[in-house]
Amino acid sequence: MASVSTNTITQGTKTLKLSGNPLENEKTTLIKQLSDKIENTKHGDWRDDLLKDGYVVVKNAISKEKAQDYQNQIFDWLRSFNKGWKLDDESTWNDNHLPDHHWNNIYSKHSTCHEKFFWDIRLDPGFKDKFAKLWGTNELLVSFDAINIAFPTRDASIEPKFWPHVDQSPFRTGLSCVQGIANLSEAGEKDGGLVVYKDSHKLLENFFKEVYGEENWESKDNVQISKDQLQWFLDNGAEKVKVIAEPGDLILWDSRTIHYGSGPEYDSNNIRTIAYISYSPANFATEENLIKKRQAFEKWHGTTHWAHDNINTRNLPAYLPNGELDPYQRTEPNVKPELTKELLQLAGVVPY
Ligand SMILES: O=C(O)CCC(=O)C(=O)O
Ligand SMILES: [Fe+2]
Repeated sequence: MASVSTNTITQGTKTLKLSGNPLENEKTTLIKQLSDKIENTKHGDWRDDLLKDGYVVVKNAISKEKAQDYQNQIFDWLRSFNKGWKLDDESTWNDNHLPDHHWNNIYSKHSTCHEKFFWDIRLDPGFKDKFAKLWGTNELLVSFDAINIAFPTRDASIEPKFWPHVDQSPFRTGLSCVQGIANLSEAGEKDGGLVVYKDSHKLLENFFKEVYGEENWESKDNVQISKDQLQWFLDNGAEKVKVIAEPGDLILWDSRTIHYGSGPEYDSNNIRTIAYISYSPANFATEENLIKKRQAFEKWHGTTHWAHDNINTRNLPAYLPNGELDPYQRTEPNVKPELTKELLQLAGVVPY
């Protein structure tokens, strides 16, 4: 059944615009002012590349050794499900031996996002400080997102995944969310990794108005881009780039940049191992979103890749490969983090 508010109509998951802007709230002006200021400043470092190209690789955000240590902790986490997964036995690199995950190799079930290793990654100054520098504040919130583990398929007939999209609704303009990948494995040409369409972030507003059509605008911060639409971006100067990165690098991108995560090619020799991390200023969040974030944290639930908004709790049940519910579904992390003040502030539980 459709429900109508003053300026939107909701049909199922679709929120259509009647008039005004359904995403506007008491923080909109503050966010726009800060992001305009950031976008109009010459920073003299990687921030300029992020703003100009729509993405950037910040080299050696943490050391290679530390990245390998985090990757090993993720492998330990895979072993903790006791499904027979073995790093040195490729015959176990399949669904029968892995916890439930999405088709794009994203692991977001089983309270993964609150495992100690994930919080250690979020709290690592090598990652956190980059976002603090970008936003100009240490008072940050962090997303409760997921990890991605992608194994080479060893089957040349399996095409790497292709799912170009942006993670920002047409109802938002300007820089609103910066997404991050804590890169813990080698991401070369053949390896799994982020693919971006450089410069597409600058074309997006015009695309939504002139090509996409205002009648199709929705408030969800995810818009899939079809092959024809992608061609429009390429014709207007966007360029496809497979992002090359090494363990320890931090990959950042503007949510307006078209992107997708490509699985490894069949003959890659690396297991893509990454954590999605995004931080934004704590004062970007409305009181309502802070309450939702706190509630999600208390239940060890994940949300989305946004830190201050889209606090939609992600608590999907885990299934076995035969379609039955996993009787060993976790409702809390296997190894819990220490609840320090810094962690609770990042989680939005304790105010700054
Ligand atoms: O896996 C990736 O590289 C991209 C995933 C993605 O699209 C996202 O986190 O928004
Ligand atoms: Fe995305």
